Amino acid sequence: MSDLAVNTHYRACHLCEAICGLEIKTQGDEILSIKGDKADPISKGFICPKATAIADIHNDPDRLRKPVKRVGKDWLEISWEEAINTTAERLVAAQQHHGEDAVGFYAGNPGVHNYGNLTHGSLLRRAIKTKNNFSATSLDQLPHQLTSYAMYGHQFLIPIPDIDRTNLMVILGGNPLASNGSIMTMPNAPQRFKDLKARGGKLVVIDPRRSETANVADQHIFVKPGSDAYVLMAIINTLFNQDLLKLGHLEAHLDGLETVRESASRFSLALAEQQSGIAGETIRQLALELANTDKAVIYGRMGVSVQEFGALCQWAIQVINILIGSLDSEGGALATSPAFAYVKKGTPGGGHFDLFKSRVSRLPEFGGELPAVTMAEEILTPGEGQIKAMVTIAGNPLISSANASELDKAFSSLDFYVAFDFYINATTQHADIILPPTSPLEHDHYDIAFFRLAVRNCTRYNPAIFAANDDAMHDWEVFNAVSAKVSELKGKDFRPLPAPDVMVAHGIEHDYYGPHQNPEVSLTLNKIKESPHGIDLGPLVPGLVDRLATESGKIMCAPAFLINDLKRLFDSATERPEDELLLIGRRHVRSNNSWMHNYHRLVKGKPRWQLMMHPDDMASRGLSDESEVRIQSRVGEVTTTVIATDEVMPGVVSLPHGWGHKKYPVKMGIAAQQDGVNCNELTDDKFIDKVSGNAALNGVPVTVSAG
Ligand SMILES: Nc1nc2c(c(=O)[nH]1)N[C@H]1C(S)=C(S)[C@@H](COP(=O)(O)OP(=O)(O)OC[C@H]3O[C@@H](n4cnc5c(=O)[nH]c(N)nc54)[C@H](O)[C@@H]3O)O[C@H]1N2
Ligand SMILES: Nc1nc2c(c(=O)[nH]1)N[C@H]1C(S)=C(S)[C@@H](COP(=O)(O)OP(=O)(O)OC[C@H]3O[C@@H](n4cnc5c(=O)[nH]c(N)nc54)[C@H](O)[C@@H]3O)O[C@H]1N2
Ligand code: SF4
Ligand SMILES: [Mo]
Repeated sequence: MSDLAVNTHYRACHLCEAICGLEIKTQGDEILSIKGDKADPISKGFICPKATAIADIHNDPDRLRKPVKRVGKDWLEISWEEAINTTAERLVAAQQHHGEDAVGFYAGNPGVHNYGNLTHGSLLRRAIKTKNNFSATSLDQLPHQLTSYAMYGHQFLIPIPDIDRTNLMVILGGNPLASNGSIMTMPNAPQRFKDLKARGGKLVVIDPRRSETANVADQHIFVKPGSDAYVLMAIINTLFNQDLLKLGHLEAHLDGLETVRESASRFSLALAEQQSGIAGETIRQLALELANTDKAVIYGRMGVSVQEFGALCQWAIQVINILIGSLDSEGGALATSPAFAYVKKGTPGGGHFDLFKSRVSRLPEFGGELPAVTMAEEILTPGEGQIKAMVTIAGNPLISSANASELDKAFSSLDFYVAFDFYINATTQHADIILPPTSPLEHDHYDIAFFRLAVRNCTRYNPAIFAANDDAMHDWEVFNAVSAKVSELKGKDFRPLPAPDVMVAHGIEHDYYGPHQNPEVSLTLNKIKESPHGIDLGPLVPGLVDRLATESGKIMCAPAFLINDLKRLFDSATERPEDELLLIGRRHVRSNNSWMHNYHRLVKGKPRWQLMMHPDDMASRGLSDESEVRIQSRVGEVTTTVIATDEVMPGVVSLPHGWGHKKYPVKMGIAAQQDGVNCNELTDDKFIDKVSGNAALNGVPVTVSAG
């Protein structure tokens, strides 16, 4: 028995967007338990099975604690000084020899969950200055940001479903029971859906798979992958032609509604039925219910963003919420009021679109980033502006981005590659140098991103639980150090940024609830620190009109580039081959993108990586349950195990992403033993949402045969 004191810490889980409050007990260096924090204002004690894996991340012997460099197939630990100096020298050398754009950046998803990445990441990008910036945004929520930018004037003025007060929620392409909610921070999705039903409300799920969320819904409607935009346009058309509009307080603030009406008029219920497989009458009923229910909201996530018409889907969803009086209304979809980075007119970082194009495929930038699907060709295609050196920050694009084999080739060809990461995974195994940050529990935490997207306004700060080793560095410290060295080599002035908590303290003090703007609440970071469970700041409140950041001051209902894209949608309506199979993704509550397969307690039990296929589709191909099958797409092929299930509709196959580590020389002992393939060897870098450049990782045409 240790005689060290047992300490209790309160801490947000940073693993997914639900940001649940945790109660973590420690004794000395040991983590004794991780439970839900019942006093947390937003999660109220809820956690999922991944929370306890935070201990596994912290203790994982495979997690790098020191910088390493690759020497042939071996990895050698090196000093921070050598790692930082070499990184800066090689990046600057690439630019000196080949021009500014010779360095590329890819920023992955966990960076958004680690506030030091958000406060300091841009320092290095500014010191390097290249057009070749990529991130997981364009494998994911780019259509949401683009739509908010175009309609409301700011990419982060994103209306969030008011799940706790709505009476009808229609979800397209989202599975909160597995994902725990996305662009809708809503810990404890199961309870929130139960509460919706208990107050007489209704949940409708539109999904090509009878997902975990569809299973608890009042109504599940199968939809052919990639066809949602026809359905949404038909709903808009119905709302107009049946005189169902309820514009409410927004009426005087809408621009372009007539254009929307005209453009929608050719999207009939019959066309939607033909393309989506959903009966026209079902779509009409849905439109009526949306219009006639007091407090209704429609919401769409991954399945409708990351597909061929992602931007049109997200735009149409906004339009429907406007037409049924749900936007900016209680029980509908509302902008959030976070304590840090409240968005209103004048808030920086609102975005810009198509200021320049990618070199090879001429795809548009958004907010200074180019689509991730262009990364491989920008590395592999010779000529001025070719990427010769890469920086990845908390990302694993070889497993997460489209056309993995091409990316593998691309990353093998680089002159220099540095990864900010603490694992040697499929992507970082190509690195020359890896700069590992401290473990999540060794740094403090404030959620900059997800309070902005939460279904309730809250705030919470967590100090570090363990002290970092003397020779360890936080992500933000590494950004400061590498940026300083890069600037020195370029002969430019450089001022390091203070620690993230100093920046957040300053931000909160001058923001929405701070003493300057709101003397009554007078919120400061010090006050927040006095409430270790966090502070509830109340439900979402209407007030969008005063926050609109568009030039006109109005809601732009008909952005020209989206209206023009309706032609592409209309022209794409063709008869599809009868035996066509479309590949979609799948998430599981025990997994998280590509990086949490190295923890025994999350990977044990039934395998979860198989291909799901409808029994009829298997019969017509002579395939038997649990047999090996070969899946082929335009760009690649994989062999894996198929399982028969009517969970997926005929014509649809589902394979989760994030697997397939063993194919690469990773140094992740448990992940390397897992079966399962990299489904992004099948997804296609040319199969995209052409208007936004977002990847279309759902709805990819494939063939399946005996393997
Ligand atoms: N087919 C298909 N592909 C998909 C998806 C899909 O649904 N289907 N989903 C897409 C989506 S939504 C996303 S967001 C992307 C995710 O794509 P990525 O962000 O590229 O991949 P992740 O698996 O999240 O990789 C995270 C990396 O960050 C590292 N990491 C974790 N925490 C930290 C930290 O604090 N600091 C640093 N420096 N590193 C850290 C991990 O070790 C890991 O290497 O995948 C996309 N890919
Ligand atoms: N456990 C777990 N949680 C996670 C993650 C994880 O990997 N694991 N990842 C996190 C990240 S980065 C994100 S972005 C979020 C994503 O959060 P969600 O979007 O809620 O998650 P998904 O499970 O990908 O849900 C997408 C749904 O769309 C459906 N779908 C596919 N194609 C189509 C289509 O064409 N039309 C329609 N209508 N539906 C379609 C799929 O069947 C699936 O049910 O989850 C986050 N949370
Ligand atoms: S749902 Fe699970 S992974 Fe997501 S924040 Fe909560 S405990 Fe963490
Ligand atoms: Mo994501």
